Amino acid sequence: MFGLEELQQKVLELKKELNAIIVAHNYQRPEVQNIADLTGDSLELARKCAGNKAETIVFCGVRFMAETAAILNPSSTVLLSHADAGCPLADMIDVERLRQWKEKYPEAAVVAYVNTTAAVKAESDFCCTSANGVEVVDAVPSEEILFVPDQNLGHYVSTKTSKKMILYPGFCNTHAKLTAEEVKLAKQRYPQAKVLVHPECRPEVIDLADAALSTSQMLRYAKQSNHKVFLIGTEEGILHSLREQNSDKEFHLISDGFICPDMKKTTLETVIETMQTRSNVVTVPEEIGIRAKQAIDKMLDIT
Ligand code: CIZ
Repeated sequence: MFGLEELQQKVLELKKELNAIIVAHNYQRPEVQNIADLTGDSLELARKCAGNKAETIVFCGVRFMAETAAILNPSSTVLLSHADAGCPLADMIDVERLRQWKEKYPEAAVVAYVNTTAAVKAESDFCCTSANGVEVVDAVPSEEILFVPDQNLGHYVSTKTSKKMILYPGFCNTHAKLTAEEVKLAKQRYPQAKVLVHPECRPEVIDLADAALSTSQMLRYAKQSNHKVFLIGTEEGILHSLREQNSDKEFHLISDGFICPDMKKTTLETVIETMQTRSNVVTVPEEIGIRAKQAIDKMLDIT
């Protein structure tokens, strides 16, 4: 058994050895975020890697995020911090199911949330994130949108656009658990708090919030706000950066169980093992990568 300092030291040594950059999603454990060169949301991380000369990107997050990093950084080797860190939401749709839906709605443009496999992105017209869903849908040159796979994010976008939205019935197990009752109870406890929830939450939860924001937007909102107390409706990992960047403010999770089991599979030990064995290499077949990148690039052009 090694202590925290020894584990951190080992990560630093391996980073040098591999000429690696370590990036960690906002939902990662605090000690993993602390050893990362960059923290952020999945797209932010994948894009920031692009300016870096690192031979290896160690992606502390879940598989679809590492795939996006591999697509945007084809000259780097991307290692995922835990072999089994997946995303049940991304797994709710595959290419076959998407093709069936496309046949049902031939006039619709497909907008795929970033929480999808590279193969599903490759079958889609546009990609979007929770930060830019409304902007992307409004800019798509089609009045009918097939939005996959998160129905809650899709519903939230549908309340902000005049486009006709067809929602695929996927959802995030972690965010969909949060109930309106829990939000009401938390608001009674902290009546002065601003309520920030993720757009993957259910519509009735979003209705009770002051804002529905992606993790990167929550960080910006909290920093710029004059408010001192916040209730947070997203995965608990975000509290680490919120508290670090705003030592004069209070942040409370709306519900204690707000934990994504896949994000929590990564530990300092799994990061070290991944780097030592150069394992969990994430690759995207070239033909899929090219088409998935087109959907990502179209989003980037809009935003
Ligand atoms: O794009 C991401 O990183 C996700 C899935 C959520 C967020 O809001 O950061």
